[in-house]
Amino acid sequence: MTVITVKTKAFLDQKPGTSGLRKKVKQFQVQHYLENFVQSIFSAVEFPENATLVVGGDGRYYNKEAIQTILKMAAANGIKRVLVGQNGLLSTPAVSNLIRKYECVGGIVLSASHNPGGPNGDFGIKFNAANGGPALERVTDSIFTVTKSITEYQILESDDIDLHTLGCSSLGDMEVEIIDPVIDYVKMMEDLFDFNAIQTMIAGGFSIKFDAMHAITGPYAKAIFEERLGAEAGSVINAVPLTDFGGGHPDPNPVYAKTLVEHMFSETAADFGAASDGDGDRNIILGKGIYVAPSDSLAILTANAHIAPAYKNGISGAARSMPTSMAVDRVAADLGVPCFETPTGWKFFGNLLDANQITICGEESAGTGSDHIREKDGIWAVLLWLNILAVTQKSVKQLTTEHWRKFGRNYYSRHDYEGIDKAAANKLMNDLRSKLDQFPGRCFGLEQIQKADDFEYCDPTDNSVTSGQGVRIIFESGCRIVFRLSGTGTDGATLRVYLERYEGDISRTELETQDALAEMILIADQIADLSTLTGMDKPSVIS
Ligand code: VG1
Ligand code: CO
Repeated sequence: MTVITVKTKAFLDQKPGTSGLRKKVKQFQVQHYLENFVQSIFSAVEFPENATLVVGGDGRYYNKEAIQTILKMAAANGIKRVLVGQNGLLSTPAVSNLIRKYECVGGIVLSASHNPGGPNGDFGIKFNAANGGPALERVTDSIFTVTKSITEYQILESDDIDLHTLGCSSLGDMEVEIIDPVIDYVKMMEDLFDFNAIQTMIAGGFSIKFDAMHAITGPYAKAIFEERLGAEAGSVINAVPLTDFGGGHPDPNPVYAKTLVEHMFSETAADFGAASDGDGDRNIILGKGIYVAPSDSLAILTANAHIAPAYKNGISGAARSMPTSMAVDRVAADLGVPCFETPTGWKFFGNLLDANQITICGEESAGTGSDHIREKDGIWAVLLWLNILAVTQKSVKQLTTEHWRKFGRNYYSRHDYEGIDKAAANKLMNDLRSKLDQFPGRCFGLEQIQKADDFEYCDPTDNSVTSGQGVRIIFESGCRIVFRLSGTGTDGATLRVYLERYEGDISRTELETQDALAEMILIADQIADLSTLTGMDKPSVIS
């Protein structure tokens, strides 16, 4: 087997977005496209000798082909050993755990998460560092710099590796170990939560419906909820990972997880419902007749985390991404711990977690996690909910409504305008940015703007500054509208409008969300001229 050097030409569009490089599968299949990016990782990151890497993906179309290429390139670039999930499968949280547990130098995750898959769908690649978390911006920036001037890459000439048989083999001088993707993850969950309490609750008749959306969480969910915790067979639906996710979007929101949501609002609803996304790092939570907004879920988990063994000594702090509702801020204040506000994307939580400044964090987009790893973790959130329900003997609805009664309710919704014209989206954002100075003091009905800015974050642990993270319009009443463009889409642009209103009157905490936000929805349209600039009279997804 020989290492060969292949001449290539740079592609200028390999800038990683919110979570790695995401493009159409067809783009990744263009000759040298994947190889260029992979070589840029190996060239930009200085790996020590004897380095072990983790490689795996969410099973989408092109996963296995990409893994074969990455393995041959890793061998050619002097990596000593690679742990690969069997059949190329590993959820994002499982990768994070493996990197930490086996002290690896990092990992390469093949996933475009919630984006659709299949030959005409999306593919993605992301580098995680030795702490198990998504590479920091300065690392993704240096990878991007290399992609712009790359002229050649190294690859081992060899046959494909068998990804199915567990155990070790060699690829040139590199050792490849095919590992069970689930075992280590289950072990970690057993260490964090009171499985006995959950098992007893389930044995007592508590029913679960978990929608794996034909994506990576299926095998993990079956092993944990059905085999380990005793939930009835069939509690996990859409459990087999498919390369095209059955044609759906593996995005756990009320639109794409419609079947589950309808079930949870039906006569025959289970006691607990949940769904995860393409790569297993997100979650939505439902109870009989109730959908828990992800921002509320973060607040509720933060308020009750101490019930689970892993957090019995309390939490050091909490964090949320900027557009996430401020419900968790109230909980942190009540607990007397700090609450940090970071830009969108999990990479911004890593430093805070490493410095033990926070224990729990989350995003409005249905990602929640803790210091157990450095990624958001869908099944972790489900188990923390189950642990809390098992100990408190409360229903999802009871726990949620009691939370609102104690803290008030941050009515919250995200309106997405997907696949709009890029130029129009940029114009909309630029118009808003150019008007920031004129906003304070302006009135819309009874609402007056107090402050408007383009969010900028200074990381308190390393003082790195990230700017341009979304336009915030904050009202005297505490209401808030945020406008930002998605950094994960591959079709045109996606505008996200985040709407929030706090209700402190506890007799008014059970209104319909969109009704409670009606005025903010109207104001958002007036401020940004949404319908004209997006060419849509309503958002494509409301979550
Ligand atoms: C979206 C979400 C963001 C999340 C990101 C990656 O980003 O809004 O909260 O961190 O996806 O999640 P954007 O830029 O499209 O708004 V995942 O589950 O794709 O790894
Ligand atoms: Co994801």
